[in-house]
Amino acid sequence: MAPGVDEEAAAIENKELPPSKPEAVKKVKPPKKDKPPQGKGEKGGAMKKETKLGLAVSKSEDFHEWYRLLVLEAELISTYSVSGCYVLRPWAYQLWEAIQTWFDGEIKKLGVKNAYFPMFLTKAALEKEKDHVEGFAAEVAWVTKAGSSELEEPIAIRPTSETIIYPLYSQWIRSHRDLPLKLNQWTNCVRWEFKDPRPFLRTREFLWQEGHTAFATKPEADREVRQILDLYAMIYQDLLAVPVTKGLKTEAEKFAGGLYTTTVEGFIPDTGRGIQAGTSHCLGQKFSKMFDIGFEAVDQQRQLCWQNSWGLSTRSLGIMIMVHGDDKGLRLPPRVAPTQIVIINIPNAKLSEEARTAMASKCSELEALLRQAGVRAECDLRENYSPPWKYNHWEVKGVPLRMEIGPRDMENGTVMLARRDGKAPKEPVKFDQLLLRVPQLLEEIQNSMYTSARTEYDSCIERATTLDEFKAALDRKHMVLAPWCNGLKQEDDLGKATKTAEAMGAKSLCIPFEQPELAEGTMCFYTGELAQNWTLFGRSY
Ligand code: 87F
Repeated sequence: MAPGVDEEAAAIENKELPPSKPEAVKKVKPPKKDKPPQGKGEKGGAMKKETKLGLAVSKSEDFHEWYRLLVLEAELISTYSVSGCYVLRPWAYQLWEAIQTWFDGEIKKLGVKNAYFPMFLTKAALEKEKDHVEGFAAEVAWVTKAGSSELEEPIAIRPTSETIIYPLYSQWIRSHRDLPLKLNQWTNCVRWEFKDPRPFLRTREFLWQEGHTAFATKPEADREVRQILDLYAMIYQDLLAVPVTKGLKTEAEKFAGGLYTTTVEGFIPDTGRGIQAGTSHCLGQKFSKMFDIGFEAVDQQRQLCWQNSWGLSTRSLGIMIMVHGDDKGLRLPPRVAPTQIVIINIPNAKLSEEARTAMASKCSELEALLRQAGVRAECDLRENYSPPWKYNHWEVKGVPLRMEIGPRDMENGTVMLARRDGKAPKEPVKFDQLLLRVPQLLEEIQNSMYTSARTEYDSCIERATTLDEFKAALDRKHMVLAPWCNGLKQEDDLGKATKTAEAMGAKSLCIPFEQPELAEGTMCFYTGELAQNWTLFGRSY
């Protein structure tokens, strides 16, 4: 380990770890029934009034502190003693499972099969393809000891698996009949980052899927690159309700080991930063040359395979949280929410024991009914928490819908439905209309979350044809779509030219596949040379 590393990690620790024991919040003994707790004693500071919902810091006031508090209070993560590593609690893991389940089904339809390769690799294997490790070497973590004895050769922990998998592809693929070979694995991955860690976005260990495929021809590989990218865009837009732009990475930003890289690019409006959300690479024949992955073609000539690799990680959850979270906490799109509707009984002190029991049974009955219909419903009938406490609890966790049942509702045969997004007033619904109305509302919420996020995303893209316009757009925390010459070195210069004392320089995010018309003779906004296309730029994560 490089000298100074521990100090750096410790500095990160101090900055990133919440004040001692954030989870003490949940351990505070709840007060007696029907008496809302007077607050949550977090930070040992002033007690928050129960009725003042939400997080201690607002999203606009201090975005990073807001995010740090949110992931803890929504019970998504717990901090951990190894810097840059976090525990994914069930609430977060279920979100990952929702992505996993959907994507796994889709890639299987494309003929992809899952497998598992070891997480360790030898130094020789890692360094086999030089372009590939270059620039990444500092992030590779090594095992050097077993017990107290030094290993003869240090063993690397996978930062990605090209060099683990491809020696096997070289053995397995013999003839055109062995192609295409399409494998995927769902694994953890280790990249020892030194920049500030941030839950989901930048962690030293993360979860992802990585797909590795081999084809006889380039057109087949090209086609799959786009199929996978489309699935990634669907994960974001259709499941997470997060808008993205699909496009091609510039030469400066592509994966150096490959031929070309396609990407889905997200954006965090509050920080004005773009974020790479998933990449699907065509590796061309670069790896097949290095690893000798070839096949006997129909004409009995030996040829090299065309390969792709593609990956999407738990970073996706961070993007979703940042885009949708608000001052009350997390907001979950119904399609991925582990609980889509929480059912809360509101007994009052005057209620007879019998009526209380009847109300609780009604809640359980409706829960069962909704579950039968495929809705992820959950009752919160805990008697040691007051209804307002529960409202707050489930709002912080982002559950899209809440059903309330009080004594009057029991008499009327109705419930009240409250939307987490507050887009409509509470709505009374008859018991027998619930199976109709709840799925409708969930669909409405899903769509409305995407539409608002898309409107905001689009409003954060400006066009620029001069450097001044470009800088002004960046200062407004926007992305910039500009005519670009595609120069490799020029992109590096642009980064320097747009760096300020307060803010990092801009990078290209992608060359969007959907291009505005580029009038003939349009000049690059930066170099004045002939522009090749419209490129999307921004400050980025
Ligand atoms: C860090 C350390 C060592 C990214 C790294 O994008 C190597 C690497 O190769 C590395 N960080 N990369 C590029 C990963 C390329 C590719 N691999 C399969 C993906 C998607 C999944």
